[in-house]
Formats: sequence, C-alpha cells, structure tokens
Amino acid sequence: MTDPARRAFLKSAALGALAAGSGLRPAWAGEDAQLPFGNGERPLVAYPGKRPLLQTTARPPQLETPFAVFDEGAITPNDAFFVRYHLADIPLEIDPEAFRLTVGGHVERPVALSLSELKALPGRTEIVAVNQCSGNSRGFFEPRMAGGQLGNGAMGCARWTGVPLRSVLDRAGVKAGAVQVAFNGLDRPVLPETPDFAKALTLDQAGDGAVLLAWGMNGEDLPWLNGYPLRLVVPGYYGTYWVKHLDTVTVLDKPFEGFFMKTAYRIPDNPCACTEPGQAAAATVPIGRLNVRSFLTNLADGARVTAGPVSLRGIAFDGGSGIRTVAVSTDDGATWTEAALGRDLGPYAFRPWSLTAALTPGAHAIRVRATANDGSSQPTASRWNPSGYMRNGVETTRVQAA
Ligand SMILES: Nc1nc2c(c(=O)[nH]1)N[C@H]1C(S)=C(S)[C@@H](COP(=O)(O)O)O[C@H]1N2
Ligand SMILES: [Mo]
Repeated sequence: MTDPARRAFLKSAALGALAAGSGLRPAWAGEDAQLPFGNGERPLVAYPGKRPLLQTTARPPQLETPFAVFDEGAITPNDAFFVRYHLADIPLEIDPEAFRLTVGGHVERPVALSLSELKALPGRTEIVAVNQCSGNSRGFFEPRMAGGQLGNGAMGCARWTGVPLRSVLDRAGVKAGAVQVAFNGLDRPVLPETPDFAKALTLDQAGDGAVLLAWGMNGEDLPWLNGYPLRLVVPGYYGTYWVKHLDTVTVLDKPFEGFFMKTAYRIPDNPCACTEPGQAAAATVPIGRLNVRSFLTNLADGARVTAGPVSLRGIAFDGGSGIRTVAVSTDDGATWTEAALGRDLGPYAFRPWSLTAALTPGAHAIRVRATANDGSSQPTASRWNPSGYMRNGVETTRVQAA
C-alpha cells in the first residue's frame, strides 16, 4: 500500500505540470480527432492518470473519451473516463488525512467527516452507473448552439464505491421544513464574477438510497480528474449533479438559487424537452434523468466489411428503468431485428448488445434503437433545444460491404 499522503503528493506533482501547462503534449492523431462538424479538430492529450484523450479545452481540462474505448466493454476504464470541469481553478493538492466532508445547514447536528470516518459508516455499497454529460453529442446538432462541441465521448460507465448520501444526512439529522440539499466541491472560479460550481437535489432525490458519496471507481481511488477524493454519484441523472472533489453538503429550507441550477442546465419544460430549432423555451426546468440511448461500437462510420455475416455489437442505457430491447436495422430503418442483450450490470449501467447481420455487397446504413423498461424509446431524429442537451436520436453508421 502506498502511503496516502505520499500518493496525493505524487498526484499533485503531476498536476503541477498540468497547472503550468507544461509536460502535456498532443499524442498521435486518433480516428475521431477530427469530428464531422466545424471546429471539430481536437488533439489527443495525455493528462495525469489518463491515457491520451480528446481535449476540448485545456483550462479547465475538458477531455472526451475516444469512441473506440466503448467497444472495450461495458465498464469504461478509469484512465479513459471523460473529464468535465467548468472552473479553471481545480484543486492541485489535497491532503487525504486533512480532508473533511462537512454536512450543515438545516440540520440538527452539523458534522465534518474524514475519509476514514466516511469509509467506516454502515451501508457501504457499490453501484454500476453511467455518468453522461448533458451536452454529450452536442456537436452534431443542426443548427449549432453555444457550448462545448462534443462528440459522443462525454459519457462513461463505472462501478462506484461509497456510502449512501442518506446515511450521512441521517447522521446530521435533517430538520423539518428542509426542501433541498446543495453540493459544492473544492474547485473555484478564477475570477470573482464567475459563479461557483454548485448543484442541488430535492430532498426526495437526495434521499434516494442509490445516491452515493463515492470514493472508489472500478476498484481504485477516484482518479484525480474525476473528483478525488470524494464525489457525488447520482445514478440515472446527468453528470452535472455528480459534484467532484465534494467537500460541502448543505441542507436548505428553500430552493437553491445558484447559477448552475437557476440559469444553467435547464431544459424546455415540455414532454420532448425540445423547441423549434433556433427558438427559446417558454419555460424551463432543471435537467433530470438520462433519456434512452444506444450505440454501435465495433464499426465506425465509413467502415469497410466483408459481405456475408457481420458481427455487430454495442451498448445501450437509460435513466434507470433498464434496457428492454435493442433493435438493429441494416437497411436504413426499413426492417428491424432484435439484438441479444449481454450481461446485466444493473439498471443504471451500459447494457451490451450483439447481433450477427447478413450484409449483402453494397452500402448499408446501420441503425440502432433501444427501448427501455419504462416504454421510452429513441426518436428517429434528435430533438433540438437551445443548450443542445439530451441528444438521443437513433444513431446511423454507414458501412460498405464487399
Ligand atoms: N466540482 C465539480 N464537479 C463537477 C463539475 C465541475 O465543473 N466541478 N462538472 C459536472 C459535470 S457538468 C459533469 S458532466 C461531470 C463530469 O464528470 P467527470 O469529469 O468525472 O467525467 O462532473 C460534474 N461535476
Ligand atoms: Mo456536464
């Protein structure tokens, strides 16, 4: 075992290079370094604890997983997991011995828990869950909108280890009249006028036993850039709620008014969470659960294959009802065949699927469409909204069989 204090020092040394902007060199040009949209060219850059990932911005670090990684299996490796930050002042040094999670606000007994106290709490558990950025795939929307021009790699599925947030709230004793719980981490804005990144859940959402204070990811400590030493894991919900480097939990007796709840990360308040392209929404609500999506992972757009039986495989997921079926079309949506579903790692996980399709010589548009246990399915065309959130239209991969 490495001494934890020393481990944090080693990490911070690597991150010192990150802060100084040195020691980070673009690696080779990958297949999806050039995305099929304007300004879509992104270098592959290796950050501390990460293999080369697609860099959207350097300050703050925003890294996307190269899509081929999703063909490695239903669990996204820690060193390939995407990274999203809003604020450039990310923590570069954390002493795991001195670290405390404080739980305060509208509670009977404010508490400050060390990592070892958290790890010793009853109810330690693991859950496999997808963390997906609200703006994943934004770069494919037409017309374009502001925001990170992301391909499909701002998502990942991991096995998270932690304790239910509920145990810690119970320990602090939520007072009558509480309505929300707010979460803040160690990252800070560089400029005083930039709002701090903080999020809130309703008391009901926060009390769901699936919501974890997590220190472990795929059997290891959280990677630094994914929130070491502690993050919120909100299974079924978009990544924006999964606050990293979490050190402050505040129970509130009125709704949280911070920028990242009141102004940002809101969707049109209608059943499709959409508007006419180019139009603003009449009313908005905070973004919530993931909608259902599916992807083909073993063939890229433009691939050439040998005509005859071709193995197709991929992943599907939704906001927690689980995947019921995945259907595949190799004739541009005219006919559909049900794929076999792979290992079930739980309702919040990537669900693998596979199918052997007979491809005649010529061009094929392969489409994949998942249906979740709650009956929801993917629209043929993605629905537009002003922030480019929740894209989930049926994906099409064009291949050539010969
Ligand atoms: N402290 C902190 N936590 C954060 C954010 C942030 O900017 N700061 N971004 C959120 C957003 S929008 C996403 S999509 C996820 C991404 O998690 P990851 O970087 O571990 O992939 O972190 C969330 N947690
Ligand atoms: Mo996000």
